[in-house]
Amino acid sequence: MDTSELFKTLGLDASQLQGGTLAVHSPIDGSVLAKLPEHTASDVDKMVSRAHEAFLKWRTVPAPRRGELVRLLGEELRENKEALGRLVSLEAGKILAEGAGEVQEMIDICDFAVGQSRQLYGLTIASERPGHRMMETWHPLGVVGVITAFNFPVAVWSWNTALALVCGDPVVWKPSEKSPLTALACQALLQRALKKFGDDAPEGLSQVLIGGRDVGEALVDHPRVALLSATGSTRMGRQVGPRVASRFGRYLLELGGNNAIIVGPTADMDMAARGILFGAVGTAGQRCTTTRRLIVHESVADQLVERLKKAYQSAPIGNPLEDGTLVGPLIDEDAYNGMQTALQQAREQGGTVFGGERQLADQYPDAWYVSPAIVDMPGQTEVVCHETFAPILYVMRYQEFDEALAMQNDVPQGLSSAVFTNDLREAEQFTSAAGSDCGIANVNIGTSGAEIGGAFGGEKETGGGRESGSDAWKVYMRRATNTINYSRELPLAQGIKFGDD
Ligand code: UN1
Repeated sequence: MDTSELFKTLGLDASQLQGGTLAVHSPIDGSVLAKLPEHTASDVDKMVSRAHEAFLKWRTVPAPRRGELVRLLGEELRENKEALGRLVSLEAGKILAEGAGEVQEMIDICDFAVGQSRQLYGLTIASERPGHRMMETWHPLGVVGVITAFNFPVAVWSWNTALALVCGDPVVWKPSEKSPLTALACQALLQRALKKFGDDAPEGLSQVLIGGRDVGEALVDHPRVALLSATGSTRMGRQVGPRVASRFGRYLLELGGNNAIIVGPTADMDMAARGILFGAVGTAGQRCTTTRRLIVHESVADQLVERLKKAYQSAPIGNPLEDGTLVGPLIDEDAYNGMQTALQQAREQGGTVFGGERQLADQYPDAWYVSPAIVDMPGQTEVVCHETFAPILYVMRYQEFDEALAMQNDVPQGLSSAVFTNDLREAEQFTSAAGSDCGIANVNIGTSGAEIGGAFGGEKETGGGRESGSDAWKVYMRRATNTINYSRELPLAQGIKFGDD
């Protein structure tokens, strides 16, 4: 399928993809895929106002009926899994299997959200007063602003949107400037679902905001955006969080990770090696859950590192659309420069670098392919404590498990973590209150590739937000506590007597 056919399949109108100011490049070869017109900050106000109007109607549509819209979206995604996955590859540079995997994640969250639409449960609470009943009710919250990053250009939107829609909230989405085409494709698929749904869905339930920082800021600051859900760097989150908080809005932040795998002396080395390879090299190291640190027991370290080096050397690097490729390109030149700077700092801090060089520069002079890097470090130095969005795996050795655990926790980020061990004590300690301090703590599974059924997100500089499964839906709703007096008296709580009774 050529690009224009792909655009057509996904409902992208070719005439609207040219003549604008935002050039969209494919990281595969640097070619320009489209030039999109950009919104301005004043458009943001119009869009949010429209979304608010939509909210006033959508909140009264019964939740299971709202779920029907998400079911229809899931159907569109099933039908277009391959095409949308391919566009993800073209625009974000993922290999096809990972592009399709990302769309599968969207389908999964739609299924989850459809079920959730019949389970927006509140509690009943025992009242201390006779003839009284207490309960809590979950109501739609309002307009949800969603800001997403290039690396999961469609799944993160779907985590938010599938839940927001069943919870009764419209969405205004600002995708990364690096991946607006996939956003327009998602919007087109949702429009198809809306057409099938019928006319109880108001206009403006879902809108896409194309542009850079200025429109993002206008969205963040808009008083009618009840929840701002942002995925991206810690630097971005540090600005977004306080700005939303200053207007008493709600925010959900999913920011940087610095995810470690601990490998103990009893670990199954085959499984560990495979888990590390997928975690560190998959998506060319550009997942927020990418394995960036390997903390390995000294008795198995040399053997494991040798094995990883071999696997790294035989992992095919190249065009992600081609069969067999495992490592696609970095998103752009900035990402490449960031990687080289980090490797240089690692050398200065005593590290020994294996790999990390530019690849395929002759064939793709305007694209940024690299061999993934393994860096043997003398300890957890400063560079190791930073998230560099590239395939760099820092290796540190340990003697005692407590030391490994302390090292795992001793970074500012707290997204994902894993231990490979067959020692029950280590596994239990890792997942205990005194274990990993991350939002995700796995045993004998790598750090990336979480299922949608769990709450996704992490602590510390990762921002504290949780999206996707479990009870993450609650952040898209407001909770009302209701006390109903069905007696003929008016007793006050806490036994207070007030006035003449
Ligand atoms: C991200 O990189 O922002 O757990 C999300 C994973 C994926 C999601 C990653 N399910 O790796």
